[in-house]
Amino acid sequence: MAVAASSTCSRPSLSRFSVISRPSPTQFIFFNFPRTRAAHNETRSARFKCSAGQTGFFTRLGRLLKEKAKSDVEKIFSGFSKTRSNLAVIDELLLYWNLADTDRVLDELEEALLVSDFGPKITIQIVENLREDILSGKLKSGPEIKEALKKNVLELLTRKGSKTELQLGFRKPAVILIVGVNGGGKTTSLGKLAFRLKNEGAKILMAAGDTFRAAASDQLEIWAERTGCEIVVAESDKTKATSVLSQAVKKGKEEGFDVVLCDTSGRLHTNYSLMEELISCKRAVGKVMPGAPNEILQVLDGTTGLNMLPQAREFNEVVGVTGLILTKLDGSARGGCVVSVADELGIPVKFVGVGEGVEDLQPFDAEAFVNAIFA
Ligand SMILES: Nc1nc2c(ncn2[C@@H]2O[C@H](COP(=O)(O)OP(=O)(O)OP(=O)(O)O)[C@@H](O)[C@H]2O)c(=O)[nH]1
Ligand SMILES: [Mg+2]
Repeated sequence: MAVAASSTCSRPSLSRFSVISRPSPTQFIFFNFPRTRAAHNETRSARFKCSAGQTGFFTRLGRLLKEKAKSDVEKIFSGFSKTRSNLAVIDELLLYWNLADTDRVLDELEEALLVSDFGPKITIQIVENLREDILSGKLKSGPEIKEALKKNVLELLTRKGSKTELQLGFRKPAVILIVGVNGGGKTTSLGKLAFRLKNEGAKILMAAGDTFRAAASDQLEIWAERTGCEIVVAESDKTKATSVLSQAVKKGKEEGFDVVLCDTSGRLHTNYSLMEELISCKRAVGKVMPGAPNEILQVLDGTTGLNMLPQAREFNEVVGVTGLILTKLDGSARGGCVVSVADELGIPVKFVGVGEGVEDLQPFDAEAFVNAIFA
């Protein structure tokens, strides 16, 4: 075991880090990374000081993240620039709108919504609502139609009433499992989430539960270093994801961590055995910490548009997804898929990824989103 530890530590990317717990006999290696920029917010942690088991900490943490979404409008605004420019045609259409033009304008509006991936069902619903209100004389001007359009979209995003704040339970540590198909942005989102939570004063432990690829653990270690978090990684190729995750939750429990963020391997929702393995991962953390995982966040790649719907349905059926993270919306003109996903699945979108940087994960706020895409 000691040999394994030293060989692991001699990897160039890890040589700077100190091993705080030898792998033997547990088969795991914990790294305590030197403080990085993310650690400078330690002073803020006073706001959240609480002993294990004290309620209120996680509720406040979830709420605080949500409030940040409202205040960070600029970031959301720039993140959705492509979708906004796609929808800008609506402003031009409505600028010179008059009643005689209604059919043509609504046809073009329909096209703009479809191109932005609102999906046929939602698009037709929105357009028909507007048509009815225009013909009944309720909407009499371009600005009124625009406002009604925004209201319709907001209603679609919120009508299923699911909570978009993180639900982290009452006991430390809260456990968040990140799941999804390959390459969607799971590891990156986990890193960004760690950064956000840490900045709010939470003590974060990462678990490198993607044991299929050696490089996956290295990737998460870089995020741990970047955000100043500790991490649990598998010692060898043979170590199973379930063991890494349960060991991490055990460590989280024993050492007073607030949140354990668990990475998992990418898997196709159609692959039965890999989906079974995900069930085992969920069960493994639940054995160590009753009620865990508190959140199962599925990462969906925003550039795949409506193809993400069957993926999300399948993952939800197998493990019960509690929230969605929609990534890569910065590079996509298809931001409307957020609305389709929220409406079709009834699973709340909790975060959106709007870039590759550490600060590019935004807690999702429906109102800020609507203002960003229909500016
Ligand atoms: N532009 C942009 N790129 C992103 C975003 N999120 C992730 N990426 C990029 O997408 C690529 C894949 O991200 P990963 O985090 O490795 O994805 P993953 O789901 O962990 O992949 P596997 O572990 O292989 O299944 C990386 O190049 C990320 O930088 C985002 O919100 N915007
Ligand atoms: Mg990954």
